[in-house]
Amino acid sequence: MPRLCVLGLGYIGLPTASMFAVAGLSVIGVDPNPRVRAALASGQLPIEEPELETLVTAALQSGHLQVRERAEPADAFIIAVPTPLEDQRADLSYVERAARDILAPILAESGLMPGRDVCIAHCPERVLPGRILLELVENDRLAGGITPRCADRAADLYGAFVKGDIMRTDATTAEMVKVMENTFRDVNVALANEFALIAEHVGVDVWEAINLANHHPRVNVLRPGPGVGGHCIAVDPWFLVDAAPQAARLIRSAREINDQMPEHVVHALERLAPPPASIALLGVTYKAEVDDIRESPALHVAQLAAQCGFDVRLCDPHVSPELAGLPAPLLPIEQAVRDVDLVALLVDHRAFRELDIDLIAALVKRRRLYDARAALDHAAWRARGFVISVLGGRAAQAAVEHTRA
Ligand code: SAJ
Repeated sequence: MPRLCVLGLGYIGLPTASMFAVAGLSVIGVDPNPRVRAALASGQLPIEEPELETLVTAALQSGHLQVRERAEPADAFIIAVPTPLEDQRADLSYVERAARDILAPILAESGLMPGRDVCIAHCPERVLPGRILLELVENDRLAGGITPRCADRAADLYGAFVKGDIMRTDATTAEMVKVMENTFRDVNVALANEFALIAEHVGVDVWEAINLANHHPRVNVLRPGPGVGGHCIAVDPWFLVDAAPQAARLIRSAREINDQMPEHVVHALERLAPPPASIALLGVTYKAEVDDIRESPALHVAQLAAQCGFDVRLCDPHVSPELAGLPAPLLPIEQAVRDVDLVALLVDHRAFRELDIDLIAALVKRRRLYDARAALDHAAWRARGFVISVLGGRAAQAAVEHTRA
C-alpha cells in the first residue's frame, strides 16, 4: 500500500486523509496550525460535519492516520489548503507554499521532470458541506492530469475509496469544470433572489410562485435568501470574471445580485423596526447545519445592521462563543431575544425551526419577526401575536403597513 501525505487538515483535507486511512493506506496528515493538531490529539474535531467524528476516530485508532506539523516522505502528496478571496482574486499563496515545500526541493536536487518523472494532477473537490463523507465516496470525480499518465495515476490513487466514476481530463479543464459548477449554482440562486425582489414589487408570494413553477418538468428554481456565502460559490465565479471580464457579464451580474441581498434584508429590517431598535439575528453561518462563517451573508447583514445603528445581538448554536471578530455579541437564544424589538431569521438551522415560540414571545419587547429563509411556521408565530415579514413574501408590504399603523 502506498504511503500518502495530506497537506491541510481542514474541511476537505481531514475527511480525505481519514478516508484514505480507513481504506488502508498509511497517511500522514499535516497541519501547521497547532490548534488543529491539539484538537485531533485530544479526540476533538476542528470542524463540524456529520459522521466525521466516527471516521476520524476510526482513522486515528487504526494507526493509519498520523498527524504531523510538517510533511514527511511519501509516495503521493495531496495538497488541500485554502484559496481565500482577496480583492475578488484567488489568493494562491497557501497552495504555492505547500507545493514549494514538497516539490521544489525534490525537483531541484534530483533533476526529475514534472509530468515525466513526477506525476501532478488537479483533482478538485466538489463535495457538499453537510454531506461530505457521503459525496466523497459516491460522487463522480475528476482526475485532471498535466499529462494523461498523471491523470491515470491520480485516478488509481482515489480509486482506493471512490465508488463514483473517476473521469480523466487535463488539469485546467478539471478546474474549469469545478468553477463552472459553482457558477451555475450562483447564477441560479441569483435568479431566485431576483424573482424574490420582483415578487415583493408586484405583491406576489415568491415561495408560492416558485413552488408552483417547480411543478414544470424542466424548471427547478432554487431558494431565495439573504445572499450566497461559503468558501466556493461566493468566490469561484469571480475567477471566471477575472479570466475574461468582457465575456463574463451574466456571471458578474449574478455575483452582484447575490452580494446585494444583505443590504435588501437590512432595508426590510429598517422598515419593520427603524434603528436604533434592538434586533436579534438568528444565524451567523453561511448556511444551515454547518459551523463555517466564511463569506457568510448573515455576517454581512449583522455588519450592515450595526452600521445602520441597530442594537444587534447574534445567536448561532453552531458557532463557538470564543470566535473573535464578530460584529456584535454572540449570545444564547434567551439572552439574544430578551427585550428586543425584532427577531430576524437569517440561517435556517433546525434549532431555530424548533424554537419554543411561547418562550420567545414572553422574552421579546415587541413581537416582530423577519424570516429571510421562509423557514419558520408563520401561522404558529402569528398565533402568538407576531407581525411577520418574509423575504420575497406578499405579506412583507402588509406587515410594514400594520407596523406603521
Ligand atoms: N443558497 C441559497 N439558495 C439555494 C441554495 C443555496 O441561498 O437554493 C445559498 C446557501 O445558503 C449558501 C450558498 O448558497 O449561502 C452556498 O450553499 P450550497 O449549499 O449551495 O453550496 P456549498 O457552498 O455548501 O457547496 C458548494 C457545492 N457546489 C455545488 O453544488 C455546485 C459543493 O458541491 C462544492 O463542493 C462546494 O460548493 C465547494 O467547495 O466548491
